[in-house]
Amino acid sequence: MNSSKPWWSSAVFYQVYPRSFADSNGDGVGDLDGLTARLDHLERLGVDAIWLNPVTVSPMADHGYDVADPRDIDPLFGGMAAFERLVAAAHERGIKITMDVVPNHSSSAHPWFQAALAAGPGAEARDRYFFRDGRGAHGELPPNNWKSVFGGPAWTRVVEPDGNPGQWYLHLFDAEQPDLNWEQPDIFDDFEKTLRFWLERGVDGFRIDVAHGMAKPPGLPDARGDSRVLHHNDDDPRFNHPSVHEIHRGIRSVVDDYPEAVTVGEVWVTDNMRWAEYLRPDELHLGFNFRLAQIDFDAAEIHDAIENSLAATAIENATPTWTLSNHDVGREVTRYGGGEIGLRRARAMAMVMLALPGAVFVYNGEELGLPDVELPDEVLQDPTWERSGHTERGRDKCRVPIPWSGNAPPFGFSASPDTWLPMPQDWAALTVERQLADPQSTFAFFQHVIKVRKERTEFDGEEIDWLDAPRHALIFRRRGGGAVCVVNAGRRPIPLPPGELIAASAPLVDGKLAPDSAAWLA
Ligand code: TEU
Repeated sequence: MNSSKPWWSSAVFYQVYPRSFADSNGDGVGDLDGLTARLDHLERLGVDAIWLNPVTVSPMADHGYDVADPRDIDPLFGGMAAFERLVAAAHERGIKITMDVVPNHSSSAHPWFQAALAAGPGAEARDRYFFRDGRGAHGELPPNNWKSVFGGPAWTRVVEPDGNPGQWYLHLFDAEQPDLNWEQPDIFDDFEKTLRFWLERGVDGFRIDVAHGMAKPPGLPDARGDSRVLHHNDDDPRFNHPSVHEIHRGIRSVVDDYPEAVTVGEVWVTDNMRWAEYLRPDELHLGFNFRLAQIDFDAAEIHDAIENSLAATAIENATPTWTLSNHDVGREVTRYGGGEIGLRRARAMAMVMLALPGAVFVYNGEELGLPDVELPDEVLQDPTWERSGHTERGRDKCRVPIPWSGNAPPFGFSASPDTWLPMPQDWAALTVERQLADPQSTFAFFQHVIKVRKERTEFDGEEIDWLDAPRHALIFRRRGGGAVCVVNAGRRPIPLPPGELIAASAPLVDGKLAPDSAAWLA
């Protein structure tokens, strides 16, 4: 491996959803000491870095994406001392820590928002957010037609200090997440303080939430066309306003004081040219590209998603990123059809992802082959469920706690049987304990392929070449090192190209690559 390249350029990041990873104090919710106690698992898996979903002070309306104090750790997760223990313990094992930061909005419990409410219409304190008078004869209609990403209007009307209904404020997400007005200079100044605060405490980088948000078009014009819950496209005025790039340049100039630190932005922008603008040399280091997380197990779709991601990053000569799932989009085992087949395909796709040049993100539980869980209505917590009028079940299905050990819920996740989301009985077969004892397990598989990718020079080089492949199959080769990845998305076994077999997601059948599986050759 080329040592002049930054550590993150081919890193395997492991995304920890802290509520669901491991609970140390028996309240049914995961916490940082729980994670620290389980770092063995990550060391064994061989990951380079953790991406920690939000752990700062929050009323948890959106499980931490509603931040009331960006420079302290929520007591639910163990407070600042637990965070310091985690950073020290992870670094001792050579694992980096990156954390989520949420610049687009604050919690409605943030002192700024509380001050804005108390100050009343026209007060300067309201300028940190988007307070507007309503439309209609009595201001009874929202200021524009924007929808919340979680469903319902993006505006909520407040009761003014005089007790009467008054202005409306903008929230692209939950009503507890008012959007910040980045035209106010103290928003950046405070964000800079937050970045430096964590960098000084040893954090190795940030995942920037809604990196394509923050900047709003002047006058907040109506959106044309309707928007679906949890989706948006490129002509949506709520996102991707060009002045966002000035904010990213500001962020980068701060982070550049810490040359090892990395920023990875959540950039839901489809057009490659516009997406790549975020990866200019003075903006983000990395940007999530979600194409692999949105497709079926289909050779043509996989090919196009990979080509598209490589083309998008090539525009700015940036590093590609790969991800099959996260806490928003649902788990790939289920997306690929669920059950035995879904799991086979998920393992195959893990090999595709890990064979590609760039940084890889593994979502906690992916290494165990966990599927989404069908949860009953009464346990759903994602604000999407309520805000969509019970038409969208939301993201809880992919946030169920990790099964560690034993034969029944809570599977060693917590001392309490009352976990924040219920765990399915049939996860007994998927616990870490069981998988560690089984050399054929999905965990053992991930451990092997991560190790091979890291250790073998065949995985060097930044480009890939597509080789001729049978129908419904794909074959690509790393241009530098020469590793070959074959994936069979068809119905029949296919012959393997010549070379030394270094890994396979499923046993070969008479020397051939079985359907729904992948292999690496050197
Ligand atoms: O998600 C932002 C976002 O735009 C997503 O909701 C996206 O529209 C959707 O996932 C597409 O399928 C981030 C966080 O990842 C999410 O968990 C938070 O709820 C949200 O920001 C608000 O902070």
